[in-house]
Amino acid sequence: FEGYYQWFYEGRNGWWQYDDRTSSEIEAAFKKGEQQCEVLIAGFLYIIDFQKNLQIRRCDPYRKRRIKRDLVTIPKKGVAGIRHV
Ligand code: V3L
Repeated sequence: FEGYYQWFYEGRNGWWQYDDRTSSEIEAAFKKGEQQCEVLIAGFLYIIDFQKNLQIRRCDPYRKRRIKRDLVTIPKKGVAGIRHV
């Protein structure tokens, strides 16, 4: 079942789930066995590096976050910066 796994990026003391569109793009590249892919998030291009498990802002590579593919049910802060209520 495709929805069972989701992609997460790291925030302060916790993980955020990617928005569904971005998560689908990342999942498609991951399933193809690509080493990395690029996604557009809030007007910025980010590289998703599957070997280092990092999200890196393309024009400012110091902006890095850890990422992971994990069960949709893990504890998380929310989705794409929208906190759970
Ligand atoms: N999806 C949505 N917003 C993102 C993403 C993404 N994959 N990556 C970065 N941003 P940077 P706490 C995050 C936002 O990496 O309190 C969270 O979603 C990022 O938002 O330096 O630390 C929260 O909204 C940040 O605002 O390029 O857990 C917020 O941080 C901005 O892009 C605070 O979360 C710069 O990130």
